[in-house]
Amino acid sequence: MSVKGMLTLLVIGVVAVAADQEHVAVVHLTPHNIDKGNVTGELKLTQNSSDSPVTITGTIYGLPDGLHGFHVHQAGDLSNGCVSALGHFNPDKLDHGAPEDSVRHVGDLGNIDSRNGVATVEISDSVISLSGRNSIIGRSIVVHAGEDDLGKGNHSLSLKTGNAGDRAACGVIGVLSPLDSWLPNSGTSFLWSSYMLILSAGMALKF
Ligand SMILES: [Cu+2]
Ligand SMILES: [Zn+2]
Repeated sequence: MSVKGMLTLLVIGVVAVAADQEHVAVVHLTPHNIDKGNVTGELKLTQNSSDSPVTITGTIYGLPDGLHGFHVHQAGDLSNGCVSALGHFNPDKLDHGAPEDSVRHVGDLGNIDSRNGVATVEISDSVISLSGRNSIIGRSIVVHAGEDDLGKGNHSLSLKTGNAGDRAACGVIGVLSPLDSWLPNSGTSFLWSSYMLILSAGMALKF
């Protein structure tokens, strides 16, 4: 193989790796109303590449035993507790549903189960993303006092919120790593210009 061929393969490889970089986000959950509850938690969200599922792992403390609605809400504003996080993240204007339903809000992540004050979160979801149109970066995760009926409860709120009740705790979804730009093209375009530079140098030197 020619030197130019090898350089080309090398650069394509580096570009592919840069475009498919793993992204990790973090959520620090705090109580909606510190006088009424002490629900706290820490979550980590990981996505290996822009089209792979997002995994959410972590622990939430202080919830009563049972199921609790767990959603991504629209805003990253917690200035008025979890109320200012607004409604479920729903860019496609669909009805509320279960995570496995094709008709659901992007933010519908179902329920988490708490036992003896501890809920272990282990979710993998292919609708939410950490980049692009369904990116949840800068929005909020809200944990509810009650169970999400997944749109099937025949309550007036079932198709809007899952009738999951009050907001127990919430946190903003923030960047953990990498710390440089998360825009999918910024790394690629830099490497593309490097590639063009190497290519033109190669042509000038006729290798
Ligand atoms: Cu919610
Ligand atoms: Zn919803």
